[in-house]
Amino acid sequence: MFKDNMYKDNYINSLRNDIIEVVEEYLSPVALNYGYSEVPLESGIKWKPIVLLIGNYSSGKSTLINEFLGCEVQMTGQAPTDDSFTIITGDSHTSSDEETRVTEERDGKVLLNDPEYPFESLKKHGQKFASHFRLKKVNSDFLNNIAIVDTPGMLDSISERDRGYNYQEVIGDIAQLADLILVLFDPHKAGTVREAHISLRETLPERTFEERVHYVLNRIDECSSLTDLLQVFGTLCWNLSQITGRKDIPVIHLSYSKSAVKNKTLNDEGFLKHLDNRHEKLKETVLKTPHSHLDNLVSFLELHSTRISHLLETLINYKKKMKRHNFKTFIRGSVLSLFISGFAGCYCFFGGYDSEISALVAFSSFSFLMFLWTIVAKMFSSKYHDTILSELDSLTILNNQTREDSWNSIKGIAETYLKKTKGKFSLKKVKKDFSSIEYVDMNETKEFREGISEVTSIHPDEKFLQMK
Ligand SMILES: Nc1nc2c(ncn2[C@@H]2O[C@H](COP(=O)(O)OP(=O)(O)OP(=O)(O)O)[C@@H](O)[C@H]2O)c(=O)[nH]1
Ligand SMILES: [Mg+2]
Repeated sequence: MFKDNMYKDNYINSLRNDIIEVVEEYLSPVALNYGYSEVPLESGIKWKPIVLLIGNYSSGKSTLINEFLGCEVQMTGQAPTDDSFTIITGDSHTSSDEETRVTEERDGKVLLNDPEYPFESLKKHGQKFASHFRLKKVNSDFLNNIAIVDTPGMLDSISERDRGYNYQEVIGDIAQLADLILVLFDPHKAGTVREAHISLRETLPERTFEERVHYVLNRIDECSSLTDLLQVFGTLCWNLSQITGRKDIPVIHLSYSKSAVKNKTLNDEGFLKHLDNRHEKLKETVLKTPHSHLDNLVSFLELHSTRISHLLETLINYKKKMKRHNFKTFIRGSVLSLFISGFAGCYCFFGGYDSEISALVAFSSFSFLMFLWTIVAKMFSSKYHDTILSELDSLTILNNQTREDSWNSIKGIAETYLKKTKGKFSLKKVKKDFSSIEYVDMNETKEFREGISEVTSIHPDEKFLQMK
């Protein structure tokens, strides 16, 4: 059995390393070259699975984390308490037999520059963000295979300028790295907070997958009765359907933190007794994150290879359009020059000059006109380049929602690349890159998916899925 688990462990790890290797070898160089990403893509997936907690201020994010860990790692309080992004991870050097505590802290500047961590891409958010970013190591078994990110509570009254960095962008960047996202609400502000609206309507749909986002209505012990809770729940559902535009309501876990209410008398113990507190379920979900991590890695590979091929396809279409346009301009110029120089030659010939001189006049006027035409053609070409930039949608086919989503995420990148290069790049190279990325998209991802299903179907043993 032990041998079996060893084998399975190795298999999982080698599959994981293979995926990272493909990203490193095929995707990253292309992504960096065309401005698809500013940092190597694999830097975001090399680390352990990440669980992101977001939600209204005082919805109980930090309390929930403390409860998971059985230790006061994060500060809690009724007012907006914590305006930092805190990565909380395990400490392999300190025994979990000792009392659970924070064993090491690192500040943002160190964290953002340490290649051991996947946060290099967050450097662009500036100094102010760096001072609101930190890491805590805790000697807890709970954190052996995962890291949890606690975030500043979402507010109504604050603007990006007040925060000093782009809050939604930071949430989006971390969401992109996360394997699980818990969105917490509380009965006092059930889906009504402005920043939460923006995150759920714009940030998360662009940066993560629907199935990774889990909704939690926390602090339900504060509802005065079951009727009160039903009203709060109804309000939250209505708000969520307005925000997400979905007709089906996602699963909303009802929960409350026993440690937070233990010193207070519950308003109506009766109604809580009939409800299943989902704290334990949430804990299980968080602990199972490494299980979905491999799947998420393949989704990462699929998503980025599809989007990068879409980007390259757009650049190829640009080149083709430009080529067609330049060819037409050349033909027009040649015909016109031929006509004028022919006319000039004939004029000379019938005007009494001998045939040699007339031919020379025709030839030199043709050459001169063609020379003039190349200058005019350059102007036409740069005008056409601007026209294409103003109608970028004409470079792609958007026949389904996936293509539209992909286009929305790469349109800006295509525009920047075309502006930067002024359209002067090698079509041959783009085609070569396109075929190698398409190969990953068509073949490698399929093989990895098969590899994962093989592992899970043959050995449905939980232990082996744990990441090293
Ligand atoms: N009654 C009750 N109080 C809770 C519960 N969870 C948290 N609290 C209390 O609510 C307050 C806010 O909790 P925090 O954990 O600080 O909330 P937070 O979401 O981290 O808040 P910010 O960091 O400010 O965004 C604290 O006083 C907690 O004791 C709960 O389930 N029930
Ligand atoms: Mg907090």
